[in-house]
Amino acid sequence: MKITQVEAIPFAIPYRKPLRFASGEVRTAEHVLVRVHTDDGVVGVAEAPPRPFTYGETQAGIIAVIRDVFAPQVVGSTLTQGEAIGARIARTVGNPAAKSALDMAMWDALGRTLGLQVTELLGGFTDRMRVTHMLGFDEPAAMVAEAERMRDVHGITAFKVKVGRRPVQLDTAVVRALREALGAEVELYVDGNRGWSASESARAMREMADLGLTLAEELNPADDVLGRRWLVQQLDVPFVADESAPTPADVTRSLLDGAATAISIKTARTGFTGSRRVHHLAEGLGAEVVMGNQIDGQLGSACTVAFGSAFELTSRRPGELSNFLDMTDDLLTEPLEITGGELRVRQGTGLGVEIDAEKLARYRQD
Ligand code: MUC
Ligand code: MG
Repeated sequence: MKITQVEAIPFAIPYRKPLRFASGEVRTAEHVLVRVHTDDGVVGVAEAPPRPFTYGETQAGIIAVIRDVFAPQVVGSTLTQGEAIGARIARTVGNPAAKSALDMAMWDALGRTLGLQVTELLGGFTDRMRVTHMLGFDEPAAMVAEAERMRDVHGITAFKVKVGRRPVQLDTAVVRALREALGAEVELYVDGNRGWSASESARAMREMADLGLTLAEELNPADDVLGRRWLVQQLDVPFVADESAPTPADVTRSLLDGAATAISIKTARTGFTGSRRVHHLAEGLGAEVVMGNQIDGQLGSACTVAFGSAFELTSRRPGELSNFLDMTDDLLTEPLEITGGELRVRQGTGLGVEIDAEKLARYRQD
């Protein structure tokens, strides 16, 4: 179980069409594949999606910090020393995607070594999650058509709609068109990626008051401290902290300060070890959670469903697990499949997925 090598491999896979939202856009999945090798010949894998517009990390930066800073702090330790390794790595501030991919690759290696699924090791509550699809900015008709395709092909009946454009009617018109086309039984919620002010957010939510939204996420910046608290207090749906609460301490502050009433857990940002801490905090404080999507590929989505299925609280709501469908290809030997609106945890040890060597050779950039 001794770690002998850590690899950080850049790869790039184009999207079918850009995914656009208030804080940025993604045209190509320029991610980093992390592989942790042990002296038993086991290899654990995970992927890091750089999100410069959210956390400041870049693909080159993730590779450099893993190769030059984290790998030397990890090699020589065993897979069961996660807390000791985590404490060493935590001395470097930031770098959430790099730290998380390393953490999850170690969990994958541990599961493979022990002959158990990661989801079993974490909690083993269930073996699947219902799926929410995230809809990026477009014209109302195009967003309706994408939602209908996701419903008809994959059985998905929950949608997170990106909002935060000006004027707010650009987005409220989309949400109204989705509700009219999809009917009352479909779940709809909105994510502003900090695009609106507090008053714009309040006005938009009033305009959508009859549309049965279930959540509102990061409509305005959490740094607008009083405006955010004013907004959260007047809404009658949970307000989700996502990019404003990337650490357990931020989660605690957000909930206690009234900056949010629910939490997005993203394994791409807090790995399995940190996500477990966030889960326990949310459970202890009585906050709802949603399993979020950092625009993950299939490997990242396999991590999200493994974690989300491990606990009752995280599997209660549908998880944001489907945006790998927007990519032209991926790295796994057997693609993930969403059927009947559900994604199942892969059978097999660790994460239960394998990297296709030919595909990696085609898409790797080093
Ligand atoms: C989301 O929930 O905000 C967009 C930016 C990011 O970091 O994650 C995505 C989705
Ligand atoms: Mg979000």
